[in-house]
Order: sequence, then C-alpha cells, then structure tokens
Amino acid sequence: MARNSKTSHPRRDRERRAKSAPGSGRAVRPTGGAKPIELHYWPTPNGWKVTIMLEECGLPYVVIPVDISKGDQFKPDFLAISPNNRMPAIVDRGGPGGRAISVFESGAILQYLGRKTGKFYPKDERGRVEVDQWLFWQMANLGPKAGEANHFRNYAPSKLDYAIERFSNEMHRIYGVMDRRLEDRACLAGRYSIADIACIGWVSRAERFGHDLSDFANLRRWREATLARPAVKRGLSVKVEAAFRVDMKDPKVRAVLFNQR
Ligand SMILES: N[C@@H](CCC(=O)N[C@@H](CS)C(=O)NCC(=O)O)C(=O)O
Repeated sequence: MARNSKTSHPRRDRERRAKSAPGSGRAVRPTGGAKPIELHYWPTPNGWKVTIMLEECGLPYVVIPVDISKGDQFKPDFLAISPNNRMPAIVDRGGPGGRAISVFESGAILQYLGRKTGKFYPKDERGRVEVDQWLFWQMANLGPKAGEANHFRNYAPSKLDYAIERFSNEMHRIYGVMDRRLEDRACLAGRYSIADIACIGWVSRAERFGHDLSDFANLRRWREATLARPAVKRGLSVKVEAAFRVDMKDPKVRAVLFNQR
C-alpha cells in the first residue's frame, strides 16, 4: 500500500505537518483520539465522494494515496480490500462490534458512513428508498457515462466521432434527467443526502468534460448550492501532490490505465 505520498489540503497544511508521522498516512482531519478512518484515495470524482462525506460527517480520517497512474491499484495489499482494483476504499478500525471493516465501491462506502453516523442517509424506509434510487442512478449512469465521455474526448489515441457523439448525447440525456428531478426540489432526494454527494464531483467537472449545461437551469442551481457547502469545498480540495505530476500522454501511464485486461 502506498502510505507515504504527500497529500495537501489548503486549510490544514500546518496541522497535518504536526500530526503526520513518517510511514503513516497523512492526517487530514484531527482524530481527537478516535481511530481515524483510512481512506485509500486518489483525487478524482469517485474519490471526492468519500472525502466530501467524511468532511460532512466530521469523521477523523487519514488519506492513503493510491497512485493509479503507477499501478498501486494492482498491489496485493490494496486488492485485499478492493478486489476490483479501483479506488476509493476505506478501512474503519472502529467498525461494527469494534472490529475493523473494509469497504470498496464508493456507493457502498457512502451508505456505510451514512449508517454509521446517521447523517445524510435517512433511517425511514421511504426516505432511504428515495436516496438509494438516486445513489444507484449515479453509480450506473452519471459516473460511468461521464467517464467514457471524458475518455473518448480527451484520452483516446484517435478521434472516434461515433464514440464522442454517443457519450456526449448520453451525458446530455443524463443531465436532463437530473434537471427534471431538480425542478421542484432542492436536492435529488428532497433533502441533501449521499445521493447529492455522489453526484457533485462529476457535475462540477461538466464543462471540463466538454459538456454544456446551459440547457439545465435547475441542475446549475443545484450545483452552485452544493458547491457552496463548506464541507464540499474541503472534500474537493483534498489533493495528492503526486497527482499534479501525472502526464496522461506518458505511454507508461497510459499502459497502466488504458491497457487493462
Ligand atoms: N464503481 C467504482 C469506480 C471507481 C473507479 O473507477 N475509480 C477509478 C478512479 S475514478 C480508478 O480507481 N481507476 C483505476 C484504474 O482505472 O485502473 C466506485 O464508484 O468506487
């Protein structure tokens, strides 16, 4: 496991320097004596779901970088907690019964943290169903399709018009689904929840992925309100210094990320 790479957070650099020890993950939030949640992380929309949730819940956590550009996601220690060789994953040493538990898949992590804290995930069945629908919708639609749209637009070795158009159209449809849902409610499940937390990192990058949100006023209003939350700002700014140096044109990086079988 890559436990030593530097992370940076604009608001807590001094505090972290004081708390981090060589060979350990870097503390992003003070632990106050509780066992911090170990977050295996790289700064991407899927990773941000978890930093945002941890910040929203005020849970102590340490970041353990998973440098996906170098292949950390294939290391046996990481695969033991995340068998799909994708980050994020968490280890909670203070899990159920006081014993450690690991969780992979960002949606499952959000649900786990929601159940653990009782925050942003209703306990009543109707409220929970509302949230689950939109959480699963994000996991199956917004995330994967935005990923493919971004891949064919920005990373494919040759320009495949069909693929670019196909996924851009699909993203337009998906933004439309969100926009209609947000027509008469502030948040996807009514009240702010893990469903919004799952979506915001992806929608925050829409223009960068080449998508125009001008048709979607309700979605833009939701995005602005969600991005204004202090915990969302903190979650989105949990950085890993090594990520700034990744060159997506480097054949070695491309082989790690795009030649998997
Ligand atoms: N469904 C997974 C997707 C996670 C995912 O795709 N993570 C990407 C970064 S955003 C990753 O780890 N990529 C490594 C790779 O492609 O090898 C989740 O939501 O946790």
